[in-house]
Amino acid sequence: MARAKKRRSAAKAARTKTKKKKSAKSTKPIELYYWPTPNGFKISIMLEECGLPYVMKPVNISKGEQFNPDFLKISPNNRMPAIIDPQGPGGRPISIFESGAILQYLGRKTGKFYPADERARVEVDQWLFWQMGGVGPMAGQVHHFRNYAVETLTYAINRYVDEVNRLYGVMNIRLKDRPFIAGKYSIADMALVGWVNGWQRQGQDIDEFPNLKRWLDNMKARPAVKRGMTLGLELRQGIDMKDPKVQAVLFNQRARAS
Ligand SMILES: N[C@@H](CCC(=O)N[C@@H](CS)C(=O)NCC(=O)O)C(=O)O
Repeated sequence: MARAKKRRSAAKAARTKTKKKKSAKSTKPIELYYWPTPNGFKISIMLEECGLPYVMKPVNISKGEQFNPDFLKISPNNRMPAIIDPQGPGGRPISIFESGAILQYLGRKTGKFYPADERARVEVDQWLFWQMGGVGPMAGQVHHFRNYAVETLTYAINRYVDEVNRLYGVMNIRLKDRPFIAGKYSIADMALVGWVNGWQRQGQDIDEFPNLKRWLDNMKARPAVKRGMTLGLELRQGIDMKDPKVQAVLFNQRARAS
């Protein structure tokens, strides 16, 4: 009798242990491969907004860590951000690169900031892709030619400053009668805020765009956006983007042998 009781309580203890193990597994944090730049902020903001547990893994792009073979396995384009979600589809790990794809994945996973309704989703998608194909690359070129290039190329500077100006104009009109770019707050706003926040470095005057200014102020007042856009800022301290060693890593890279 006493032995049976002992067995039962041993079995119960084993079950509790397995349960504990399982719940520890299910709270495994998402790994965020990250450097504090506007593309990185998109994902830190989304993780903060969703309250998802995550651990930041710095990828120091000024030192060339984006070319580490282990990183290339999850981000073959040698760019951050990327994530590994230990609890991906089917409960198995998944890795994702490209900030737009990561935002959509996290939106689907959590059901937050990415509506399931098809019409609302299309609204978000078109502005998200507009950011990915327009604001990001164009503002990136302005940063390059205005702030990092060793030569001053007036034609290139004007071309990209004007294009960013045009894009800001589009956003300003869009935000005239809605608080957020797709109506309700969404991953499309998260994709944009880090870039628009750099308006000064992009040779723009935000006062030219009052609706955009209101949107930016509202975005920056959100606690999760604040946390997302300050994550790891200290890592960037003391890095000189004009340092030839940094430029050799970041600029004029050509195809590499496999
Ligand atoms: N389309 C990519 C762009 C990512 C991107 O350009 N990341 C930059 C930093 S903002 C990077 O990792 N640069 C490293 C390099 O150029 O080697 C995305 O949105 O994820």
